Order: sequence, then structure tokens, then C-alpha cells
Amino acid sequence: KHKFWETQPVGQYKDVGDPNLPEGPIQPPTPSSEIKQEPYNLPSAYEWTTCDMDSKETCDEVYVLLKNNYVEDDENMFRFNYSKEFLSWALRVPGYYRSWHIGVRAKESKKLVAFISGVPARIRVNEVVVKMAEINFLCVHKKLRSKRLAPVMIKEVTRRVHLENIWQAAYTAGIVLPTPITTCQYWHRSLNPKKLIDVGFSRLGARMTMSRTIKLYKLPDSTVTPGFRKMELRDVPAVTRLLRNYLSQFVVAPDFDENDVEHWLLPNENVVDSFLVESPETHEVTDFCSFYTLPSSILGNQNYSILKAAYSYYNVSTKTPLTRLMNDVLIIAKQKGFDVFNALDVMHNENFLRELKFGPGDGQLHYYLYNYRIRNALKPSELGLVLL
Ligand code: NHW
Ligand code: EN5
Repeated sequence: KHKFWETQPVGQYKDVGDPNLPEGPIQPPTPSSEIKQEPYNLPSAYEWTTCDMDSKETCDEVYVLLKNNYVEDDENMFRFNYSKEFLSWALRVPGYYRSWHIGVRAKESKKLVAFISGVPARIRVNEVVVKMAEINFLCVHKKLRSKRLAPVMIKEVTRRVHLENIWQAAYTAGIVLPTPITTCQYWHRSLNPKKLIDVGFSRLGARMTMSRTIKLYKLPDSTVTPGFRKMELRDVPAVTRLLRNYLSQFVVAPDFDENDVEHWLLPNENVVDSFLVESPETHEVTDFCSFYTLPSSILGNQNYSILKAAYSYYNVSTKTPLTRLMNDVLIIAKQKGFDVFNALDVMHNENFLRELKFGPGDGQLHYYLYNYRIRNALKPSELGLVLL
């Protein structure tokens, strides 16, 4: 059934629940002399290119490829439209390898027709911190689909990750592959219900009018928690401590240091927004919340072309109840003009989703590890990792 994935060091369906298999790497590192030194072969009309994301032109080419060919919902009404600033942030992370930003061009026209990327990360699985690649933005131009190009791209990124002496990876997908470590549900909180209904993102509920719906989703004009403010550079040490302590309770979570927090969580306009609560009495940072900006193109609507979506990222509550913290973040997202606030049922998100009027979406997100077996599938609430 999975001609490619059957050959890869990932959890296989036949092994699910086998108590004799140990947790950890599925296969040992290949001796460096045995790592293939040349790239894999592409069909003869295509060639590999390393995408220099420092170059405006290259960043623009990747942006356009993804804008026209990346992930859509199951009814092809919306397509992710990651911004250039977002791609630059997501790919140029602390310690990144340029060689892991891999494109495929048509030899003749030099047009970029496919892409895959990896970035380095330290991810803790139970007690063990593992150096991994986070693989994302796998995309093949619509006209080149179903030609088995994706397996070649995956093998090529794997080879280049191995060359850096890294042997594990983490990735997510909307489709089921062998074998998820957990499956998460997308939830959506309407901020601009009229537009969401007009573009077909959402529907008028049974026995609901538009004006009742607008009233249902109304939010206050300003945040309510005393000491709630935007995160600043000087907060990096305190946020790192707060976040490391919080993430330590999950089975799988990133091992963030101050450098990582500065990159991933310091506010970056139109890319990532972060807020915290500083106690008005003690000036201690007690709570933290964040979201990233990922608009979608609206395919074939007369009136609207972009859906502005915010995605819940990392949130930590120690003093302010999580529901109150997230209500403040919804207020901010509404103020900033987002149409919808999305979240997965990871970490403690279950505790606020229903109360804050999120509803389940029609999409799921499956999480995977490459060359690392875990004993038992996790519950989404045991997962402390959000990939972009
Ligand atoms: S998930 C988003 C993936 N991108 C999209 O959905 C964009 C729209 N679709 C496309 O561009 C986030 C194409 O449909 C793609 C497949 C390119 C998806 N993950 O070339 P063929 C990520 O970026 C398998 C993994 O004919 P295609 C995460 C499929 O099961 N495998 O298909 C990426 C089949 O194998 P099988 C996927 O439609 C993680 C084979 O590809 C997949 O023209 C990558 C068919 O290939 C997916 N999303 O192109 C893995 N979609 O065995 C990283 C399909 O079933 C692993 N396939 O026959 C780790 C590597 C690093 C290790 C380091 C130690
Ligand atoms: C990860 N790095 O399907 C990338 N999105 O629910 C790969 N549905 O937006 C992962 N179909 O339910 C890709 N509205 C996996 C996700 C692919 C995109 C996707 C889903 C997630 C989505 C929307 C629109 C559906 C349009 C028709 C949806 C319902 C909202 C409603 C609001 C009011 C309360 C109830 C829910």
C-alpha cells in the first residue's frame, strides 16, 4: 500500500502495539563513509538547487511556488499562503543549514517546480533530548504530481540531514502515513463570522440568524488581565524559564534555550505575536501566550481573496487562568484584524476551546517522527510541540 514508506525507518503498521520493540532509534547511524555523497537522481528534465533564503529573489520563488501549489482543505476552497517574511523566519532559524533548503528546477526554463525544507531542532522524547530535523514545506507543482517525485525529495533531504550527523526528524501532515505518534484536531474561533460565512469557511448554525451569530462571537475592545503586555527582548530569560518548566510535563516537546526563544517567540511583525503577564506587584512573568500569522488564499470568491488566520502557538499559564489568558489573546487577534483564530487540541488547549466558543474543524493534523520509535501513541494533550 505504501511502496515508499514501507522502505523507511518509521513505525510500521504491523508493529503497532508490539511490546517487545524498544523506544528509541529504529536504525543506527550510517558510518560516514557509507553516506551517499552525490544527490539522488531526478527525472532528466529537472535539477537540484539549493535555495538561498537570504536572497530576495529565491525567497520570492519559494513563496510563489507555495502560494500556488501548497496545502488546500479537502474541498479546495482555501490554500495556505505563507508570507515571505514568515518563510524567512521559519527557515533561517538558529544554526540552520542552507543545504537543507532544497528546490527542484526545470532544466530548460529554470522555473522552481518543487521544494522541501529542514531546520535543526532539539526535541525531547520522554527523558531523552534528540537532535532532529523539522521537515516542512514539501511541495510539488500541481502539474508534476503523482510522478513519485516526493519520495526522491524526501530521500534527498534525508541524505543532507545525515551529512550533518543528524539521524531523526519530526514532521506533520494532514494525511495518514505510517505511523502517527498522535492525531490532533483543528479547532476554529470565529472573529469575523460574517466574512467566514460569506466565503464558505463557516456556516450559519441551525436556528441562527446573522445578527445573533455576530453577537455570539463579539469580544471586548481591550484586554482585561492586569499586567498583560507584549513580550520584549528583555523578557527572553524569564520566558525561557517559564516555557522550559511548562514543556517539561509533555511526552514530546522542543528543548528551547534562550536563543530559540528569541528566534521563535520574540514578536516579529505579521509573523509571530507574543504576550505575557507581568505581575503588577512582583514584576514576575507569570503567564505567556503566542500565535503565528498564516493567511489562506480564498479560491474563487468574488468578494474576498484572503482569509486572515492566527494560529495558537505556545501558551503557559501559572497565575492567570488559561481561559482568561486566551480570551485576551482573542481580543488582540480581533483588534489586529484576523478573521479566525485556530488552535489544535495539544497541550492544555482542551481546557479553553469549548468555553471560548471554538468549534471543531473538518481537518486533522497527524504528527510523525522519522527513525525514532515511541512505546505508545500519545494523546494530543501529551504533545508539547507545535510545527508551522
Ligand atoms: S505536510 C504538507 C505536504 N504538502 C502538501 O500537501 C502540498 C500539496 N501537495 C503536494 O505538493 C507538511 C504533493 O501532493 C506532495 C506529494 C509533494 C505532498 N508527507 O510524488 P508522489 C510537510 O511538508 C507520499 C510525506 O507521487 P505527489 C511534511 C505518499 O504517501 N509523504 O506524490 C513533509 C506516497 O508514498 P507511498 C507524503 O502527490 C514530510 C508518495 O509520497 C506526503 O506528487 C516529508 C507519492 O509521491 C506528505 N505530506 O507529491 C517526510 N504526501 O509510500 C519527511 C505524499 O504512500 C521524513 N507522500 O507510496 C523525514 C526526512 C528527514 C529524515 C532525516 C533523518
Ligand atoms: C502543517 N505544517 O483542512 C501543514 N484546514 O479544520 C500540513 N477547515 O480550515 C497540514 N472544507 O473546518 C495540513 N471550518 C492540514 C490542514 C489542511 C487545511 C485544512 C481545516 C482545519 C479548515 C475549515 C474550513 C473548511 C472548508 C471546507 C473549517 C469550520 C469552522 C467553524 C467555525 C465556527 C465553529 C465551528 C467550526
